[in-house]
Amino acid sequence: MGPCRVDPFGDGPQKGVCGADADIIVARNLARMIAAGASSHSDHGRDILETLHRVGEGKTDVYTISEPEKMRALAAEYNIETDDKSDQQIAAELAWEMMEDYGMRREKLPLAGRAPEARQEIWEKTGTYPRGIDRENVEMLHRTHMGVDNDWVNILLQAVRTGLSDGWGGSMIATELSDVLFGIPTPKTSSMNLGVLKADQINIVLHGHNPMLSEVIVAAAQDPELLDLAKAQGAEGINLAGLCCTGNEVLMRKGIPMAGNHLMQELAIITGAVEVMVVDYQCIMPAVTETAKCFHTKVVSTFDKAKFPGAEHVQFDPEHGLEIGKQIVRMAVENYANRVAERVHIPSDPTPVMVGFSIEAILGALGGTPQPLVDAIVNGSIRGAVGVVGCSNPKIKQDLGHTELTKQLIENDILVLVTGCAAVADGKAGLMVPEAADMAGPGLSAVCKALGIPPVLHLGSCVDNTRILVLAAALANHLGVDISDLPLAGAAPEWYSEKAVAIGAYVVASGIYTVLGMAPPVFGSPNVVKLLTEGLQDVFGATFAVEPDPNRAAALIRRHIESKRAALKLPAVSLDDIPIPDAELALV
Ligand code: XCC
Repeated sequence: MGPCRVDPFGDGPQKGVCGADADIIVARNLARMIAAGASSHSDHGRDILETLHRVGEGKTDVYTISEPEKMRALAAEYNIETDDKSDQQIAAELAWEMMEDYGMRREKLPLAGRAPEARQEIWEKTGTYPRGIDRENVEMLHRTHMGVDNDWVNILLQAVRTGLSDGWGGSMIATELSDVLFGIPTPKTSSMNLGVLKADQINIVLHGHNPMLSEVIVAAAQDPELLDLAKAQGAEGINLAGLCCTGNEVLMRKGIPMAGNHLMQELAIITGAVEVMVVDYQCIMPAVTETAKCFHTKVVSTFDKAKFPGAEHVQFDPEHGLEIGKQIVRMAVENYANRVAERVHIPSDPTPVMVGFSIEAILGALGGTPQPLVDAIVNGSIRGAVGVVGCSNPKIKQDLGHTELTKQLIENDILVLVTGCAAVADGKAGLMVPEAADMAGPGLSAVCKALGIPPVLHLGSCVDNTRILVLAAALANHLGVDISDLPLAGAAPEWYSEKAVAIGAYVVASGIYTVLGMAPPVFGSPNVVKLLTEGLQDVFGATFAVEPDPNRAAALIRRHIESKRAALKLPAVSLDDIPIPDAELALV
């Protein structure tokens, strides 16, 4: 009936043709962004879940259960009896139960039961406890159709529930089952930036988000026949490199080096050294196939749900994973002959990184209990912890949103947990090695040196933000408090993706204050802005803030952490001693 353009700040129209005002329009749009992001993560989780199901049915040529103990523990959370059952049988039963998480027969998602009681009560009271993953997303789309939910607050409550169905549902399933199938990440060293590509080898870049195919390509690249073929082509070997979150998945589990984050996908191609870029889905720019046309690089798409004009399509099928993996590696080997040596330019030496800090690995490093971390927070050597997460954004100078904020936080004894493209930014900047402890404040530095860990811990890909939820819940449960009582915060300095909006929604609704570097498109409704930045405090005990300047963002986060410390009666810095500086860095 539109286009409906309202003029919330002027004398122009205040309502659209149907009567929707700025509040409704902004709430609908934000809610739809959250649904798109939650659906992306959750559909990724579904693909992993279907693979577990195939393992349970014995219908795959390559996948097995890598972590039977973790699978049994998960099965117990779903009340599945595991005594005297084989791994295959448990995989079948667990997959079946988790498929119910996507449906409409549950009243509550079982994994949300990991949150502290007090948090779950808030979700109950506000009607935001997530039920079924698909259900919340579909209901969100229904409610934002014209003439359904015409109450902007009610729309946003369902948006919260949709976000929570991602964080404590779809994303958590993706993380947990990737660990079960491919292994729980353990600390390991690797390297990052375009320098990980090798001039004398066949380079295959693994790009996207889903580890199913990339895991088998890692196996296929070691196939003796294909290695012989590579030698016969004159190459020294087959080199794999990651990009974006698929890169994070194989980095943290297999130590595969990382070529770069989101904005480096075209740059990897223009090194002229990439034989094949394999893509699954999410964050793959349509531009990659255009860029690839200027070089010998083949882009290989692998999912029917993510096709790219100009790419060669090899449909992935978990029942024949290894065969398909080998087929793609062979394409790369055969394409080496087309490389133009004079056009190869690999710009820099790789930066070393230490990665792979799953919660299991963190607890392992602490001796099996969070108590040493709690002690360090209580005595103030670590002031608190912040998840710095999310994308690279071309509106900000490459990586600076992440690296400037991270440096300020660790200097002030705040432990930083990173995922996604934020992790790659910090890794390339040399912040993810144990020696970076020298850049941290005295308290954090001493803890890192005692444990031999970096002050910036790599927790994985973006679905692995759920590891941060699990750690926060474990700390809160250990102390008998709610997550919102802890000296924790989140930051997404360069977010662009709808997935990041969904993550922000579930992180804040889980009780963690979150500072965004980029403003979401909500300023047309001062009411929505007020709710997000103030009103949520009374309901969920946490809010959003928007601050593009990393120095100011760091001050906001430090003030938040110190006020949480004071409320817990821990030694705290006075807020008078943490002024919010003037904006200095022109990043945008
Ligand atoms: Fe995409 Fe995950 Fe964002 Fe990076 S951080 S730009 S979502 S790859 Ni997920």
